[in-house]
Amino acid sequence: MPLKLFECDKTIPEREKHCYIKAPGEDTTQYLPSSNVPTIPGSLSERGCSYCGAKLVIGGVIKDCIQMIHGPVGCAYDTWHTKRYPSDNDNFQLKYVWSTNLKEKHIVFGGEKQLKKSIKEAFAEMPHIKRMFIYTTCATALIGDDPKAVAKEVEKELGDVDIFVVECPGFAGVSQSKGHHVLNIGWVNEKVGTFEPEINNPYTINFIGDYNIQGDTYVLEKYLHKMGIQIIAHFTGNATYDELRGMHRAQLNVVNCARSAGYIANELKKRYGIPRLDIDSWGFDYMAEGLRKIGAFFGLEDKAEAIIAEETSRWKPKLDWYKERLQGKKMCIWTGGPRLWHWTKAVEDDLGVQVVAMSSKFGHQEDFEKVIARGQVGTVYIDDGNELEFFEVIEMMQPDIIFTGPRVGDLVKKLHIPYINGHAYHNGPYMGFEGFVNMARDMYNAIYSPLMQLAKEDIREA
Ligand code: CFM
Repeated sequence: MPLKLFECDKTIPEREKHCYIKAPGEDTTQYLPSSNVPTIPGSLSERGCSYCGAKLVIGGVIKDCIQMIHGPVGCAYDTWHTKRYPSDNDNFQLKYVWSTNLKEKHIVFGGEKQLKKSIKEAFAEMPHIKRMFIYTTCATALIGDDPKAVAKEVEKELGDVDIFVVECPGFAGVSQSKGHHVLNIGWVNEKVGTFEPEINNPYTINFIGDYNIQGDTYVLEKYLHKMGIQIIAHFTGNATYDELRGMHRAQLNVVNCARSAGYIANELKKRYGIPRLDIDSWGFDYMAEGLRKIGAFFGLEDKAEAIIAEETSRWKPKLDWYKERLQGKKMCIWTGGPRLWHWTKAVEDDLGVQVVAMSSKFGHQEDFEKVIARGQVGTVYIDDGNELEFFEVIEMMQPDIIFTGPRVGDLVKKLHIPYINGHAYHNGPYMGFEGFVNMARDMYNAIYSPLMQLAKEDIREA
């Protein structure tokens, strides 16, 4: 049934369409929360902008290229401290930030000269780097700069550099989701097929939609290499610019985050006939199922089973220790979208944890279909939740732990409810068998922290 949050004078009536509570026996397809639509004015959204979806989520992960942000310096805010996607290139992609640092005069007279100057300065400063992403921002899109023309000019002048331009200003869509889309399609249109990868293995894949959050990619690649599979390109965890240009040569696309990267998988299927295989990479049961599916595709079932057996015997006792202590705890997941459907059943089956409320910043209808199919009856489902709704849900559901971002997380902490960063993790990786034990450990440490107990006592006494 649709859920009316806010029985108070701050009600925004239109928000009713975005909230839902799953009732027993209900045909949930009739009640999908409205999603991927503009935020209602007056609702304090947690969403990011479209530029952020392109730069911070996907492009910024690539480990060997300059990320030139064409706009006022504030748009370059997110780097090392906000997003934790390491690389084996000495974390080059996290250490530097490049911006054309536009000022009022550029807005009046145009920013293209400044862009050209900045590109050349950046390449001169980093002589070992020959690849670059350029992003437009709201300001430079509004004044009509043509960064593609500038990039072409510089490519010609310098001769040995390759530049990719993402034209997705912050206002291009209703959330960061638009940035994923624009980057996916731009890359397949302009760059895929322009580089020939070295193939030294009969089994090849692209791994799509994993961004090496705190080392997730390393865990996945360990399993895949053990199975004897070559990864042509990892979109985009720990990836190089050129490996992503060679994506057309893989035999299979394995997709984890369907929301941010399903587009490129679909295009590679259409244009190059590469099949798409979706898996879940968090949780024991899901990871095992994913490895089995990949094994079945290549006829490598034995190898998949061997890895599953080895990893399970190594990590399951640890998982079970946490399961005993986490059983019956109540959890909220308030992240982007996919992690809702990736995690809800994984924590339920593997840890006995009940997910009592989920809010998605930018999930589409297909995300909510999966979330609600996998989620429980009685759980609250929200699209683009706002702060007041979060507080109301906390009152209603009394969760023991909340997975969300630092903004909501800090509010939650003030209520003395433990919060874990559901985007960048606390102590990841969280993917794969060992990763899920890390996730369980962080939940246990948060819920059973003596500090949290003291804080709660303090509240009672006050
Ligand atoms: Fe995919 Fe992601 Fe997510 Fe995402 Fe994100 Fe993210 Fe997320 Mo934060 S690509 S959609 S835009 S799984 S940054 S690594 S955690 S909101 S649910």
